[in-house]
Amino acid sequence: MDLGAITKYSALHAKPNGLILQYGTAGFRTKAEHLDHVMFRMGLLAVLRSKQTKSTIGVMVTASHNPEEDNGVKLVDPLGEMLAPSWEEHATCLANAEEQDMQRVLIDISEKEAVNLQQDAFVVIGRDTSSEKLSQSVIDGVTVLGGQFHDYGLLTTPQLHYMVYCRNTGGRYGKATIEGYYQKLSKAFVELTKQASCSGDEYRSLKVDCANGIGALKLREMEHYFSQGLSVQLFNDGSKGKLNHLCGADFVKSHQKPPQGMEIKSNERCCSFDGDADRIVYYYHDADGHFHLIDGDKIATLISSFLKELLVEIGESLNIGVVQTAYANGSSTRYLEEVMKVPVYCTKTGVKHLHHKAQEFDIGVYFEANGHGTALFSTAVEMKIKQSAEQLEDKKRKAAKMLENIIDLFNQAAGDAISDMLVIEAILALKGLTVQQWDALYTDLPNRQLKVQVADRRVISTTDAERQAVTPPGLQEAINDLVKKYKLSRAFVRPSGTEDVVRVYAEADSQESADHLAHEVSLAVFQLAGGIGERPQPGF
Ligand code: 16G
Ligand code: MG
Repeated sequence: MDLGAITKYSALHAKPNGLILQYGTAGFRTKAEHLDHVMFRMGLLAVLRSKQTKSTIGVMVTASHNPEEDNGVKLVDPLGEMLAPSWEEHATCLANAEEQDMQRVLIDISEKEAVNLQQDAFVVIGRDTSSEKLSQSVIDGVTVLGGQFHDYGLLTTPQLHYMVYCRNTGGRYGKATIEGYYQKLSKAFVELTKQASCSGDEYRSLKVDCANGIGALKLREMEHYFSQGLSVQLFNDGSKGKLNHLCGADFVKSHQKPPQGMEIKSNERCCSFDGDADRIVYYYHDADGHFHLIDGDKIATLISSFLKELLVEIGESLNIGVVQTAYANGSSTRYLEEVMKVPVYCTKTGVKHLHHKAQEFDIGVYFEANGHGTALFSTAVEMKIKQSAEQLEDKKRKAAKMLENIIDLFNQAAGDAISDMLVIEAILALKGLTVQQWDALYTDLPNRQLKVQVADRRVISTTDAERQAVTPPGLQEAINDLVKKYKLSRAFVRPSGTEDVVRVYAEADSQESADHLAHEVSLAVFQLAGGIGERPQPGF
């Protein structure tokens, strides 16, 4: 380590005095103007992680679903996964070190993690449309520690995960280029849709709200690779509006209304990505002009039902599991368990927790209600299916072939709006399902989400995958009493991993009840967990 050079370059990416940031659920996120030093330091950390794992590490610069003024950075581990938890702690330490302590922190991390500093390091870098300057700071950090790098420039977050995964599996998963990604996914998609008997125009066109983000650019580049199977009409493509402003998956999901800038005719199938294209939700207007949201839960249901049907057809009894979080609508969980007979598991919020759990199954489908998710297939399953596709007869062989293409179509390194969109479009075409029929699988329980400001959100701790509050004392009992007042009701609270607030979720048999319950739970949080500012008011 050339400590002199590190000190010199670090001074060019100086940390604002007193600024403390946390590596949150999905990396650092704050106002872009406060992130230059964090980017530089994450470049340094990526080099250490690469030396330790002897693998390529990814660094993604992205504002994700957040407002344009924000930005963020996250590290991608060797198999395309989120950074390991012990390294998240190192990331926080390094980001918060004062200039004079930087060298010591770097040496500490290297020693604790037994990093061989002589080992070569390779880092790949991607960024969404939100900032070029910040990714240059990452490169400065990588270079000053002697790491090699490849800058992919503009990529969606899941594309960077894909690149990392490809590079660390010797090309077996795919080619680590943007064309490699387009070709792998499009080939699988076109082959799948060729088998669809319903090939009317209805199944062939889709309106996509790109949140004024990177998804627009990448989908436009990719479009001609899959145009045989699907034509997409892009909205909020970044030519006018602001990133994630009044549009995108997060807006549509949390406001339960369509994005601005998209004209929707009745029963037209539409979807929204978030700013870095790792979330997707679908929606449509019915003949009466009512808006219907099809969120991550319903996406997981469509996908897992289809996979289960294919397995039954092939005659394979593989274990398939669906992973959700506490935010999953109660109706989705009930439908999966009772109608589909698929086991459902609940983890803490954040993709890394779901991804980890999903790896325990032959086939693990995971989705957060907000539209983050994918399906994972164990290597053994992949081999088995490939064999079946060669050996089985007729109908069984057809199902095995389909499954083989579906495996290729999922981005197994990360939840990916583009990949999920193609999977969904293929399944709808193959099953001949309209968007309304898909929506009608089950009816969501009315629900409400609220935020409460408290002095210190860490006073709330939870257990049972965030479904029960352990502290402060009395809070869970208060929630239990409130929940009892309503039918089909459920409520929980958790400290946000990305914002300084406590989140409240409630569902019940009617919107009115869900709204009341959410409000009452907010008041309980305010009273028992040190609320600040104005008391929560009823009404939304
Ligand atoms: C991050 C997570 C997302 C989670 C959200 C929760 C990733 C890639 N993203 O956006 O999965 O739903 O945080 O935010 O893990 P909250 O803790 O503020 O509710
Ligand atoms: Mg995102």
